[in-house]
Amino acid sequence: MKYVIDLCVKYGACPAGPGEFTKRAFVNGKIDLMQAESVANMVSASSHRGVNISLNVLRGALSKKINAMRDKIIDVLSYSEHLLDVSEDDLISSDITYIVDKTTEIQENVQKLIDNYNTCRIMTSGALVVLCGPSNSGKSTLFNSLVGSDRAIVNQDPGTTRDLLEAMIIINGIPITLVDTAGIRDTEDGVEIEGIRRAEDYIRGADLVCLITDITLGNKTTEVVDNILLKENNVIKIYNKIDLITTGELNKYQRKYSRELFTSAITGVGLKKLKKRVVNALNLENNTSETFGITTPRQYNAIIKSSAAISSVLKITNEMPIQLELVSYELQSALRGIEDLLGIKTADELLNNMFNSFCVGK
Ligand SMILES: Nc1nc2c(ncn2[C@@H]2O[C@H](COP(=O)(O)OP(=O)(O)OP(=O)(O)O)[C@@H](O)[C@H]2O)c(=O)[nH]1
Ligand SMILES: [Mg+2]
Repeated sequence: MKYVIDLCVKYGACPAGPGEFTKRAFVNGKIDLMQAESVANMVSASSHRGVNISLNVLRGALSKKINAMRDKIIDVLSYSEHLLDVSEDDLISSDITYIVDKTTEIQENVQKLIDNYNTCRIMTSGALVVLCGPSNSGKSTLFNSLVGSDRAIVNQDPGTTRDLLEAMIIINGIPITLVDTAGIRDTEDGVEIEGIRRAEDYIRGADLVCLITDITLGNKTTEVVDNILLKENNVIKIYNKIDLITTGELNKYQRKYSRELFTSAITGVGLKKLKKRVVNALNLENNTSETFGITTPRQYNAIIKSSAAISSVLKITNEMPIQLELVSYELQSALRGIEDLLGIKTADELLNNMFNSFCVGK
């Protein structure tokens, strides 16, 4: 087989690169950039709903919506440009009302896409849930219990986990990338310090942080752990190793910290509640209706750009006399955001980066 391929290459054939077929379909105008991205999303989707969302995007449901939005923006932009030729004295209030009404409609549609971004992103790529906390509190044991296998090394000595460990789990149909991290403590060990730095990086980017402490050590945490809590992360506090204290002591803790969770990673007590709390904290419990939407940070940034420009249009139309040049300028900016989304006039460098993340054969 290799001989045949080498021979073809020798006579001028070009081997397909990553994402070659999707890229060609995009470059030849058969699909737009969101549809191209949905191919990669579908391959890597980690839930049934994620596959459905990607499939709907590939079939063009999102493109139809975005193209309709684009047409509306072009319509208002043309109207605004036309009004620029009308003398100020001849402007009538219904002219401005038309711009305001149409822009408000566009803003509502854009806002819906922004509101559904998290759901669609998590359903296709998974939520990042990071287990963190002081050394030896039982993070790796909890990680293993949630994953259902002994993936992480567990040891009675603190400082066991030094690097990040990831596993994909599904809770209530929600795909979750669960991450075990190095325990946080003051240490001189270079490898451990790097592990803690990486843990902090992940904590910053997490959709949800589970802060695990050892209940037998009371409510003492290190300064670094307290700093994590100060950041505006979505945090679930977990007191672990409850099998090591008496029922009386546990009741006291539960009364005092009624909003926190109490687990034994070893016996499995409290894990069911933990899973329920994770689903609650991700805010996806009742969100079962979304069948398509924007799913990637690139798409999100493009729509945010449009949204900001559309909000500016509405602000400008609130002030008299209305500055139509500014209205047109902001509408053009909103249009550029939408066109970025569709991949119209996208820089070659960005396209190459994007398709390089595909696998060969797609
Ligand atoms: N009794 C009891 N022991 C536990 C529980 N969870 C963990 N342990 C024990 O606590 C010790 C530390 O557990 P690990 O899971 O390695 O703790 P860790 O937080 O990952 O530790 P580092 O990676 O060093 O930060 C081990 O001896 C575990 O068996 C628990 O719920 N109950
Ligand atoms: Mg560990």
